[in-house]
Amino acid sequence: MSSKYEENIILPNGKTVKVITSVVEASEKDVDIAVEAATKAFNEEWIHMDGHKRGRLLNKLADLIERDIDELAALESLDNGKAFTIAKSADLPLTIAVYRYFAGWCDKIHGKVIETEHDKFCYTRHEPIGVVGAIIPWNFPLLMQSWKLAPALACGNTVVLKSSEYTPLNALKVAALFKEAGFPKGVVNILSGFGPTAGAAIANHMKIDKVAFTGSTAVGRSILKASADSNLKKVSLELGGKSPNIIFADSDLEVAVKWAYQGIYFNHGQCCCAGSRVYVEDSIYDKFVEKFKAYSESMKIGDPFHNDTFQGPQVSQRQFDRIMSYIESGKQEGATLLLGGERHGDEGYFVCPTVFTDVNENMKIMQEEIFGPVVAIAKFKTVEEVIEKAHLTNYGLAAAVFTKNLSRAIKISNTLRAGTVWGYKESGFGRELGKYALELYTQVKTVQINLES
Ligand code: TXE
Repeated sequence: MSSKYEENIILPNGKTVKVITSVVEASEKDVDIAVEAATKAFNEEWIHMDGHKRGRLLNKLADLIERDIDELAALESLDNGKAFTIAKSADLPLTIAVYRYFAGWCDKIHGKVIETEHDKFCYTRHEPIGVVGAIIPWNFPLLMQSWKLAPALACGNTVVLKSSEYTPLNALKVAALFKEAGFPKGVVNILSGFGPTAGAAIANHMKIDKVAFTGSTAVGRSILKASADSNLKKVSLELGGKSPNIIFADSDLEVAVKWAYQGIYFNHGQCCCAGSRVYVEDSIYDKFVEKFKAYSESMKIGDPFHNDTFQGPQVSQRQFDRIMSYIESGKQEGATLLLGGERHGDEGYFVCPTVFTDVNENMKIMQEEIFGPVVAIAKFKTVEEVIEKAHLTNYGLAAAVFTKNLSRAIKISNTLRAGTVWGYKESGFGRELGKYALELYTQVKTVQINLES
């Protein structure tokens, strides 16, 4: 959209170039136009549409995404840098599943009859909220779209969605698919735009009834403030994480290493629930570290369009620089750099898988979200000690426990202050996905009728 962001694009031939295309930048005025269209569509058409018809439309959209799976996976890869094979085998099927799952809910959203006094009839309705503003990040462009759009539409809301300025392409492609699927005009409005302009306009808008946001904790705070300063719109926030992976000596080492590897390196570490702190029981610590290092060294990094690539480039110069500065701070603060710590190759924003040991909870790399392929591994002796350490961050998004002792696993899972999928503390609030997501996009109305004649 602007030259500042025309960077980090890897072509199928592996060359880094500056620009693949440009898209129109939405202004505050465009947000107004989109909100107006969404309001009109909500009042005149969408609110009157039967649930089963909304469900059919969402299923039709899922069919079209399935039809265009190769094109969407390629766009995702070009735009974000993730491996094409992973986009096709993970991001796309998950996206399709989300649309289908919520398509199924469309005609199953209903209230209750409340028993009150004998001469009253009282019932509740779970009504849509109205116009939903959605602001999404760049790490899973298609999936994040689906997490916002599918439940919002299933519940009967209309949506104004702003994609990330780093990854606008698939949002535009999916907008065309919404049109092809037959969604009425104005129900889904997709904008490409920057945060401080179009994003802030959504957050502050007087005619947007709810904002669903995924991104950094800092921007999450500003969204909440904007709600308080404008129309007190409802807000749900999916923010950062610094999730612990706790590995006990009785776990299957091979399995624990495999999942710890996926936990931190999947999507180049750009996952809100990345397992960036690994705590290993001291009796297996050395063996674990040795195996984990060997796994990390075998990772295939490079051209996202090669079939065996696991890790492509980070999304932007900004993210690359952030990650490198965290690596530098780990070194400065006295952690041992066991592996990586540098750029991979000499073009593109590739970061070598990086492993720190000899870490403690005061270090920045143990406290802050790095959002890159950088993991810190620490030792523990007792359950009490590891739970205390696991809680020593401001986040509480996810956590993992590896043990064959089921009662210990359940006890620890119940104790950990982590939402597993979405979190406590500064990781945000609101539960996306599953039936719980319906609560984010509906409001309950109570209707009471006096039966006296
Ligand atoms: O996020 P931003 P950035 C974390 C991760 C990452 C850091 C910074 O740690 O390193 O955040 O990433 C829009 N009003 N996560 O800078 O800025 C912006 O346009 C309204 C974790 O990319 O929060 C984009 O659409 N909107 C996270 C979205 O917010 C604004 C995923 C996210 O961008 C805005 C991404 C404003 N004032 C980053 N400023 C996760 N939970 O998965 C920006 N935006």
